[in-house]
Amino acid sequence: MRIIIHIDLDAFFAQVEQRDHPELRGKPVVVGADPKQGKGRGVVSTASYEARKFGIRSGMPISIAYRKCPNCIFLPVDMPKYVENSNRIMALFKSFANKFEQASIDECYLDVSQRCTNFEQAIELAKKIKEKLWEQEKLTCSIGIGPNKLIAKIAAGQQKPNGLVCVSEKEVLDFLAPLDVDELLGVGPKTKEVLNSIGIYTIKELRKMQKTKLIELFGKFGATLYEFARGIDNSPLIEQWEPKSIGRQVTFEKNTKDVKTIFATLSKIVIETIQDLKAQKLKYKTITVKVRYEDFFTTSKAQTLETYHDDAATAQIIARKLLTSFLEDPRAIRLIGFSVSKLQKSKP
Ligand code: TTP
Ligand code: MG
Repeated sequence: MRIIIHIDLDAFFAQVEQRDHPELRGKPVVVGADPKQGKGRGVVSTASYEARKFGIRSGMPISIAYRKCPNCIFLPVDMPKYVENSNRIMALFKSFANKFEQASIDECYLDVSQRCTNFEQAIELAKKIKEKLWEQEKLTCSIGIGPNKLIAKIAAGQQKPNGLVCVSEKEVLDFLAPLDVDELLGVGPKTKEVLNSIGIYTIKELRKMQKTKLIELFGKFGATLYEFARGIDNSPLIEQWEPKSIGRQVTFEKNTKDVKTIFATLSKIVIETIQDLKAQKLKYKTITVKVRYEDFFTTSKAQTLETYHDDAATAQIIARKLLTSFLEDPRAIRLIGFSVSKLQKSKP
């Protein structure tokens, strides 16, 4: 039997800002693009829990966030600061585990099967982790404990902020039963819609579906979904965390059809992305270009190469080609994005 802990920092960027500026504690803080009195472009990175009461969420256009709460405190994204905090915090969490997986800038999994013989001991360990985090960083997190990664992650999301939820092997089925299907990893809006359209809303209802039917609907993921609905997840912790993709996106100051501006911006984000890639000693195989038009319609095109590359020249040529096809559209462009994925470590 495994005992896995999932940790997720609460409102990470906003909490770091509230810690560093004590006058912001208890106040609604939004970290993201400059709202410019409601005329700003770009999106919300995150919002403090006080700001979430106004309906502000990650990914929301900053102009809408401003409309919902003009009196919120809007702060720019200070990425180097959050990365530095994340590195220190992850090192702390890692010291409590035999196996450790960083899953994002503020999330990780700890395999504590060797230090805890039962779930009660894991709860004590989780409390200790929270205490240490507060002592060292003056930050809070939410922790989930379960027999695998799937359950630990869902548990961590149940009592945010500053929560602690433990689901032992015996409790897994009852714990999952009432939850919405989109609590399961990999169930996004499209999968949810398909399931809802056939009357499946909760995980308990999902369990009534035959495996063959799920495979028919969702291919290979259908088989995974069948197991997830039953709380089964044998996936191991991936100790060497590497990003799945690296990229940048830019929202133009004004919607534009100016080819020169669009290509110059693309070129700049390609260069920055490739610098990031090289700094992390990675190579790419797939290139994706994303476009958001003035009406917010968002689309993307990708190309996968035969071999791995780490040069900007190849990326520039392909990115330009992919972008060109979007420019035939009569709509002006609001945002462009560029990313590389299918990454692999460069040989030393
Ligand atoms: P999350 O852990 O998803 O969110 P959070 O820590 O802000 O809030 P929660 O309490 O719900 O965990 O993401 C971690 C950080 O990543 C977040 O603080 C800001 C950044 N982020 C973005 O920049 N854009 C996004 O769309 C999301 C979801 C996160
Ligand atoms: Mg978080």
